[in-house]
Amino acid sequence: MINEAGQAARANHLPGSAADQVSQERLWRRHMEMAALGAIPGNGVCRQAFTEEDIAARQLLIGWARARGFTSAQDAIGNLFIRRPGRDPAAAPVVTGSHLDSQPSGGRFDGAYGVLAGLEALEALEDAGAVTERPIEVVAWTNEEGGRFAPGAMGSMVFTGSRALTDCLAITDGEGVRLEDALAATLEATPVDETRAFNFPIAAYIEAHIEQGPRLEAEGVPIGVVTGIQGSRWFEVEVLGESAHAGAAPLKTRRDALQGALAAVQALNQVMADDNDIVRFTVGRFVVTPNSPNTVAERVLFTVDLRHPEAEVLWRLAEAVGPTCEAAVGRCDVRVRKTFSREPCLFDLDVQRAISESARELALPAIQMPSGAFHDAQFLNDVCPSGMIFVPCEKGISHNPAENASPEDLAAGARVLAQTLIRLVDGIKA
Ligand code: HGY
Ligand code: MN
Ligand code: MN
Repeated sequence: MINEAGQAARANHLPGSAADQVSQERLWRRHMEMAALGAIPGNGVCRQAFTEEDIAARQLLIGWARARGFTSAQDAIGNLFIRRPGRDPAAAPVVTGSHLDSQPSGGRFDGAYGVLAGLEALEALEDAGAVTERPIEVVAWTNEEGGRFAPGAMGSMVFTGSRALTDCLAITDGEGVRLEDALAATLEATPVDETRAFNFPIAAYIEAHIEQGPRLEAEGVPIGVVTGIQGSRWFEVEVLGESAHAGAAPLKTRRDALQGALAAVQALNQVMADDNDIVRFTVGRFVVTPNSPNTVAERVLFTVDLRHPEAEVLWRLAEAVGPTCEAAVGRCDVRVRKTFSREPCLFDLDVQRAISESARELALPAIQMPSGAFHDAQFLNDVCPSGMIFVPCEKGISHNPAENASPEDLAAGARVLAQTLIRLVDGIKA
């Protein structure tokens, strides 16, 4: 995936540094073991939040950590922390990580890479005999994807105080399971050494992630220094009509929720149209009730995922969602509920600098770039200096079983992460 310059650069990283101890083989092997939990055809995974597969992933991570003498902790929404001690146990830790939950038809690397690269960096620090003043922790944030229990980034939102845990407990999944019950079962099944409060002090946060876009691979560059994340809005649109007989009910008197929902989506397509292809407008879920071939639909629930890098444009487009749907649904009724809202964010310049210097020290080409996907780092950015490291993924494919990355690229990102952690843990004078 990376040209000769990148290949050569990767090979000559500095001996004796923590980066030098990163094991490409161990990192890849752990990805494959983790990918077996919820494996689906086509090399994908379905490991949604609070499922048996998610619980197994948590237990697997704790087992690896324990084998290395690291301790584990979790908070009341199940954010899971793996700790490598520093000289000063009272010092706020530097934290790295991502998420272990996946999309229902997801890939082996989205989220898992950030957690496993973090663990690999801790092992490399251990193997290098590095002694740090501060502890360093790896975190697996709960329910980043939001596919089963919407919205996403729930664990990092609750941890940082962006959302109250009590606002999440009554959320149900497609089978009517309450989050509160699924969470309780997960906490019960996760054998940790201690429990944690939300929003404990963190000195700095760094997240490694596959790019989930085509740029790094297309430009032949192994490392992305992420400058920030675009803003997001999620909506649930409920169109309400009246069920009727498909053969007997005249069209002119129908209140057909499916036709109403289609009209609303078409109208939204007009509003969101963008010749510059910067607006990201997605209807990913479309649930018809009663969903019978010979009954006019009485209800349609569809989701809107809207994103843009400019706060003002995002605000204007988001404000248009409700009125556009109301004007489009004809004789049906419509309810529009905003379920997620996050402004665009810029990452800390010192953290970006630490990543760039680490890549340079390892002779790995790096470019600065924004993130199209959202990540837990955007919420940690509210409470501590934060940043992200991107590595390439094949053809930029993600949220798809075909998501793929090379062992070499994953290891290069883990080496940059290890060096960046050393810079952050010594450089933070908080
Ligand atoms: O939706 C997102 O951007 C993230 O990948 N969950
Ligand atoms: Mn992710
Ligand atoms: Mn994702």
